[in-house]
Amino acid sequence: AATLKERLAELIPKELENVKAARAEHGKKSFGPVLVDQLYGGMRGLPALIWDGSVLDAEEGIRFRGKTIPEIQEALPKAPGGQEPLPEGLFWLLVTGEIPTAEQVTELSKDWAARAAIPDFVEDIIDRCPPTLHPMSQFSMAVTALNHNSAFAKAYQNGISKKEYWGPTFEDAMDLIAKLPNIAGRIFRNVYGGGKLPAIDPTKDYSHNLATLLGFDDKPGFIELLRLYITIHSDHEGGNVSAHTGKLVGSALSDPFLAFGASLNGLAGPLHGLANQEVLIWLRKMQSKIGENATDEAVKEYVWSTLKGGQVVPGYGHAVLRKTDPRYTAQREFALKHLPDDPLFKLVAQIYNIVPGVLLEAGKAKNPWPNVDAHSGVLLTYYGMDQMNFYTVLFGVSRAFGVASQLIWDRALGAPLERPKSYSTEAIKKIFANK
Ligand code: AMX
Repeated sequence: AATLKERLAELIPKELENVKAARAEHGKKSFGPVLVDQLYGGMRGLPALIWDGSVLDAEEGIRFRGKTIPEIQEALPKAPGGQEPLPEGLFWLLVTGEIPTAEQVTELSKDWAARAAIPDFVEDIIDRCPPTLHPMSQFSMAVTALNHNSAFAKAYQNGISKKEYWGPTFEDAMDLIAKLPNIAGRIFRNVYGGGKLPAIDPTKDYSHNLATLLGFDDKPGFIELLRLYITIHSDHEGGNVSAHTGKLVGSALSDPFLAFGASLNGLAGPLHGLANQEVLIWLRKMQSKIGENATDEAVKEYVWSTLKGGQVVPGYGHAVLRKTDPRYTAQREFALKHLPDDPLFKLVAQIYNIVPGVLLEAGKAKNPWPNVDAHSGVLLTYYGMDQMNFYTVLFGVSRAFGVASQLIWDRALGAPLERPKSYSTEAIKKIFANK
């Protein structure tokens, strides 16, 4: 069977033709008007990017290469005895658009284990960070520093032809993903204790190894959770902050480590990936204020007090989605299967019945429904990972899968430097003065 790189080499010429044909047929067609409000409004809804790994529908949620979350849960290979998809398979799907065989997935697990070691100086950088530095800052620094050994940066210095860019980009993308468990595990143990980092086991899958490095591999449920977690957090089309940042920085031919380091800094914001940490903090505050097993009325009042305090309800709302996030639903189903009686899960389920009504009544949020971050922290807490400010690191490990696969294709298809046009308010006033 072909390796991922061999399969890519076969697919690239076909995709170049496909893009050429699409541009020849549709290249001069208009996507409709651009409103001045969209320039001021965070470019919401503006068609602006090509992103092949996944497309987000406002009502239905995400599809990875055309497949919904339940469909990939069904179709992708599982670990022996496991029920959740292996993220290795999701990566293969994101890169090729094809469902891999079990054997191809095993080969990817082995390949990533073989690439997992990080340079000594990167270990030193992490070890020198004060434990008070947010894990996401440590994560981003370590990923950025991996640029030291970038195959793409080296090839570029040596004058590689543009047609060959994708090869070293692929190697960097694979190295990036492979090295994240060692980085995440090291940060976790430095910040929260837990002793010396164990070695990667080349016979185990990626999620199993990540669980081992974090010190949670004695819990089979946690390993399964990581497989699901990494799969569903990997990609959410191209316009979200982390994905778009990676693509933007990559368009300057910054290598995948520099590009993904930038993605992580965006993911670390509270309106984006940090929301999963914020949800848990918010839930804990609620519990300390109104107690456990609070009535619906008391919860409702607490939600209102958050809004009246000028804060957002973390884990709810979305820039694109207008229904419950299927990533939320997948995690809820995992909880119903593995921890139906967990008190914190019950609170999350109770909130699910209350917050949308309050947000609708408040009348501002365009989407009152929960997003991915409303649920993940509860599942991690159940298995003993209650270190909330580490949660976004796990989101980051997963998001590398989506960004890395798009970076490979951007270089394969010769994606240009991104450079949209900006205007000053003065310029806008002048341009539209008499229109
Ligand atoms: N709680 C309170 N108010 C909210 C809200 C929420 N959960 N979601 C949206 N609103 C408010 C906005 O703050 C905005 O208020 P403003 O007019 O005073 O500025 C108004 O409703 C309109 O916003 P919108 O068009 O519905 O949302 P958006 O596209 O501007 O922002 C998002 C989307 C996710 C940032 C927003 O819903 C939010 O802040 N949610 C809470 C944080 C969160 O869960 N983020 C994680 C998102 C998923 C992810 O990226 N991981």
